[in-house]
Amino acid sequence: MKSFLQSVKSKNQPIFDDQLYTKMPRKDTYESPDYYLLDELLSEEHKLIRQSVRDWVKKEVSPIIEDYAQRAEFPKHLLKGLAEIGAFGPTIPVKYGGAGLDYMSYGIIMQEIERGDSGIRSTASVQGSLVMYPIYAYGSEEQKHKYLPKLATGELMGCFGLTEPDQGSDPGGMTTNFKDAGDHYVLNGAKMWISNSPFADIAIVWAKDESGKIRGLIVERGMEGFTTPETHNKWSLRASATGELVFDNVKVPKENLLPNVTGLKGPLGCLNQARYGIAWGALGAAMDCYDTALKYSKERKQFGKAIGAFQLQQKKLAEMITEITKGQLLVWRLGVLKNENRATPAQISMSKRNSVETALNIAREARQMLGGMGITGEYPIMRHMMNLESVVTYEGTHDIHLLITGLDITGLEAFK
Ligand code: TGC
Ligand code: FAD
Repeated sequence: MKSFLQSVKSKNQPIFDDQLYTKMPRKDTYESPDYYLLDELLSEEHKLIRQSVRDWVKKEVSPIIEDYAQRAEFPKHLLKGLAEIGAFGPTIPVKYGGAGLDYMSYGIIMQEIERGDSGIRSTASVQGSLVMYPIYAYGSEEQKHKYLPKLATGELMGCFGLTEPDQGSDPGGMTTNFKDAGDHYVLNGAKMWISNSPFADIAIVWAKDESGKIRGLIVERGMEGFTTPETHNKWSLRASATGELVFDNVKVPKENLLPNVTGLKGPLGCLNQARYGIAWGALGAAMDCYDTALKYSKERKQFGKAIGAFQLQQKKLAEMITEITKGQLLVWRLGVLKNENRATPAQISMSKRNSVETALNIAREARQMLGGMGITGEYPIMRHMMNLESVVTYEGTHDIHLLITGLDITGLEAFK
C-alpha cells in the first residue's frame, strides 16, 4: 500500500498542503503491544469492549483528529458516538443510564480513546468521572434521575470547576463562594482551565459556603450571571475545548446543592475516578507512539538499511516496550484493586503519574525516531506529545503526585 507521502508525490502535489489532512487522512494501522501476554488476564467481555472502542476510534477519530487539532477545534459531532460506546459513565449503574461496567472495562475504554487523542479522552473523563460520578456519589435521588440519564447519552454535557486563577495545586484555598439568600443561593467567583466549559450545559462547581466549607453545586447554562469564556492559543489538547467559569451573583436554586458531601474530600473523591482513567489512558497514547515508531523504523532506510536495524534505535524501542509493559501491569493490578474497592487514592496517584511520565518520555523518543517526519501531522506522535504536556499537569501535577506518594510512605506532609 502506498504511504500518504508516496501518494502525494505520485500526483505531483506539494508534500505539505494545509488541506491534505481532511482529503487524505493517515490510514490507522494501530496494533496494541502485549509483550507479557496480559490479554490472558482480561475476560472475553473486556476484549470485546476493547475491540469495539478501537474500531470506533479507527473509524471516527483517527481520520479527523489531526485536522481538528491543527484548527484547534473540538469535534463536537463525536459526542453521540462517545455516548454509544459507553464512554460517558461506564461504571454508573444501568438504572441511572450508565453502562454498569466494571473498572477494568472503564480503564480499557479510556485507553482506547486516548490512543486516538488525549483531548477526546478528556471529554469522556470529565463527563463520566467528574460530572456523573459526583452526582451519583453525592447527589440526591432527584438529582440522579434528573441529570444522569441525559448525561449518559450526551444529551446534556457537563464540566467540573475546581481550579481557580489563584488556586491550582492547592484547591483548598479557593475563593469562589455562595451565600444563602432565602429560597436560593448567590454564587460568586471564577474557575479557570475548565475542560468542556465552552459547550457544557451544566457545571459541577466547588465553592465555599458562608462558614468556609467546600460544597458542590450544579450550575446550569442560562442562569443569569454565569458565563463560560473559551481559552484560546493552547499548544496542547487543541482538539479539546477549555475555558473559564465566571459567576457574577448567579442565583442557584437550593435543590442544586449536592447534599451528601462537605469538604475537599468531595472534589478529591472525583479526582480518584478520573486519575484512574488517565492511568490507563496515557498508556494508550504511549502505545500509539511506540507502534508508530516501530513500524516507521522498519520502513525508513538510511545508510542502506532500515533505521530499526541500528542499535541506537533498537535501544529506544526496547526501553519503550519495557516501560509500556511495566505500566500495563500496574494499571491491570490497579483495576483489580478498584473492582474490589481496595485501590487507595495514593495507589491511583502513583499509577497516574507513572503512566503519564512513561507516555511523555516515549512520545519524545518516538518523535526523534521519525526524524523530521516526527514533527508533522502525518503521524500522531507530536500531537500526543503536546497533549501529554497538559495531562502531566492536570488532575494533579507530576510533582504533586510525587508528594502524595511521599506522604503515603513517610507519613510526613511535604506540601506546605
Ligand atoms: P488534605 O488536607 O490532604 O485533604 C483534605 C481532605 O480531603 C481528603 N482527601 C481525599 N479524599 C478523597 N480522595 C483523595 N484523593 C483525597 N486526598 C485527600 C482528606 O482525607 C481530607 O479529608 P477530611 O475529611 O480530613 O477533611 O488536602 P490539602 O489541602 O493538603 O491538599 C492535598 C493535595 C495537594 C494532595 C490535593 O489538594 C491535590 O490533589 N491537589 C491537586 C489538585 C488537582 O488535582 N486538581 C485537579 C483539578 S480537576 C482537573 O484537573 C480536571 S482535568 C480533566 C480532564 O480534562 O481530563
Ligand atoms: P500551580 O499549582 O500553580 O503549580 C505550578 C508549579 O508549581 C507546578 O510545577 C507544580 O507542580 C508546582 N507546585 C505547586 N505546589 C507545589 C508544592 N507544594 N511542592 C512542590 N511543587 C509545587 N481544572 C479543573 O478544575 N477542571 C478541569 O476540567 C480542568 N481541565 C484542565 C485542562 C487543561 C488543558 C489544563 C492545562 C488544566 C486543567 N485543569 C482543570 C487545571 C489543572 O488541574 C491545574 O492546571 C493543575 O492542578 C495545576 O494547577 P496550576 O496550573 O495552577 O499550577
